[in-house]
Amino acid sequence: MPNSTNTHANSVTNTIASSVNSDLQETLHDTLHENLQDTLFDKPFTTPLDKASRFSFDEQVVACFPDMIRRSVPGYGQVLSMLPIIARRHCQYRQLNEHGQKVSRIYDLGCSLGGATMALLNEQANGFAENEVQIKAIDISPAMTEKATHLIAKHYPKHDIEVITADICKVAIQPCDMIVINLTLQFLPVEQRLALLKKCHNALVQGGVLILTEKTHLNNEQDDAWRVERYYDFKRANGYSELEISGKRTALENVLITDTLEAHHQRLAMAGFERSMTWFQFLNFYSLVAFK
Ligand code: GEK
Repeated sequence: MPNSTNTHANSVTNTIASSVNSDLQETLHDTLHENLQDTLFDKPFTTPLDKASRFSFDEQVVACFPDMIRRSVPGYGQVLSMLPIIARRHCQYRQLNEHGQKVSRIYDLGCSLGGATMALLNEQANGFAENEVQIKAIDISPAMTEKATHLIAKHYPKHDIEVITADICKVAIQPCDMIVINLTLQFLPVEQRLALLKKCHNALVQGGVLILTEKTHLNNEQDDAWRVERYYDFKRANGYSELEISGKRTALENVLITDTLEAHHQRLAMAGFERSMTWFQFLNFYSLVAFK
């Protein structure tokens, strides 16, 4: 039996999570005409070229991205809703903005439409006010950053947010308090992952944290098969057809390359993080926190 304190804590967390989720979904879904339903893989591949076409973050994906990520990433809203809560414990207001004011600096690497960035600013979850934080949101896809710029300017016009179109492996990272890599390391070439994490470790201030959320696999084939099947059940329950599930799987082959949870912790240690911890799991998706 949970004790009353825990029950209270759980209900508070649930309330925060659900209010943040609905607000976040509103923000991300924005106006209906801008947010289409994900029907990218609802037609059979008809030509050999079709079959070979890889998943890419182009205008088509951007148009239905909020719907796609909500229906295909278990726990997406929960992870985002915890970001400001975690950030509040690690932000130290030691960086100077261009007006010489002390702020905390946060990076959102692989920001897509700015979901993590906007979650960090969400008033209902004690998100950051305009004068408290500077966020650098970076994505390699111009279609993503164009829409992220529009959404952030619309919802948080006074905050100091810079949306940058760049490869996160090549961009310089300034000293900062927190770095969020939400569902993005998995899209980088495996051999570039360690160098990025080392760069993050170097940039973080002492006491800063890296939040790393990833889809993963298990080395045990039987366990992995069970978890993958339940993940497809999760997608079925969210309205995806067999054709859409298999179409997306084919498109992501060799594009989204998962690691095991252990490999992530080992890589974080090799990058210089003394301590890392798994703070969230939902099926094959994990979120880790690495401490400097
Ligand atoms: C969210 N974090 O909503 N440099 C920069 N961006 C990249 C690179 C790269 N080398 N490679 C891929 N991307 C977001 C969700 S989505 C996850 C992240 C998903 C970008 C790519 O353009 C895409 O926008 C993002 O990584 C991955 O919290 O679609 O499953």
